[in-house]
Amino acid sequence: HTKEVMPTTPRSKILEPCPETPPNLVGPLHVEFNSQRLLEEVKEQVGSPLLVGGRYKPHDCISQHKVAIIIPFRNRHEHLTHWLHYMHPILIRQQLDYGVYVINQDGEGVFNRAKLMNVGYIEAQKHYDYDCFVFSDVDLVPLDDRNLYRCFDSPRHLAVAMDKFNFHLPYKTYFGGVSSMSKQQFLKINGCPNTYWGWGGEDDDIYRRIVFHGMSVSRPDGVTGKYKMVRHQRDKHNEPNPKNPDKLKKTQQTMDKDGLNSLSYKVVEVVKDVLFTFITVDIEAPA
Ligand code: UDH
Ligand code: NGS
Repeated sequence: HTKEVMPTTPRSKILEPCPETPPNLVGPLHVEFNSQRLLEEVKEQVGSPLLVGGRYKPHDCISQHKVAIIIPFRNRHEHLTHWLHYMHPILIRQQLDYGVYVINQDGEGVFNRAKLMNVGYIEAQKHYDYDCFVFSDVDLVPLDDRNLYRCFDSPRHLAVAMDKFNFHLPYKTYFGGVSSMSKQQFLKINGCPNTYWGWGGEDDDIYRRIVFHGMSVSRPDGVTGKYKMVRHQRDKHNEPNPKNPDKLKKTQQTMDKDGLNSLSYKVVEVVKDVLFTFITVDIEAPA
């Protein structure tokens, strides 16, 4: 009688969840910002695994982490190119299901980092069902890929050992640079404050919101949490605001009315590049 031939390679394999610890991490990384990098070159070098908008998901397992990376931004294109050059390969090795959202403040008004973070949280969710949000300054690159850009049981501070602080925390409650929060954690604190215009204090306010809502902050160890910052001068329209430190005394009274529930802005433009989604927003900044 005739013998049936079974296909040996199934057409579609059922994917398993990715392992808790990504298997291809390399540990310490060499990072330098002296090389001139062009966006077009970075696109060619690291862009091929990506879907338009700076999106990626692993092909061989189901990622357990749907992460939106939110970058508050204005006029730092050179830093962004360095960031993309280093970060995409790291995020891919971390087996994240992720997207990169650059939230570009429109106009020349006073900068507002925390309000841009709120905008990023809202806007990213219009693109995908993210459950985790990593907020990163554009000028910070980790020196170890075991520093995972995902969410944890508590809000997480990732940039614990920056070169500019001699690879230490500047103070115990520092929450600046790079942090992550799950959707649930971010909603619990009503997001970030919208009212910290100019430089200083907004990261401390976020820290206080976390603590006042009964949560604590998790961190990687000081070796895994090393970072290199692109050196730069103070930006225009982001001077230290002397009103900001005083506002911190009132965080507990203001946090549940200043945040996601009072956020107002207008999207000016959304551009999907290979390496990122660039969202220009009018955040009603004072002159
Ligand atoms: N940012 C911009 N554009 C701006 C201002 C801020 O993109 O005009 C974003 C960017 O992601 C940056 C982050 O906001 O990484 C934090 O702002 P910052 O870099 O100004 O804050 P930092 O504390 O520097 O790093 C303050 C000025 C230090 C001057 C040191 C002079 N030697
Ligand atoms: C604190 C600021 C933080 C800032 C930190 C590090 O004083 O926003 O310094 O600044 N808090 C206030 O101003 C209330 S740095 O050394 O990076 O310039 O992140």
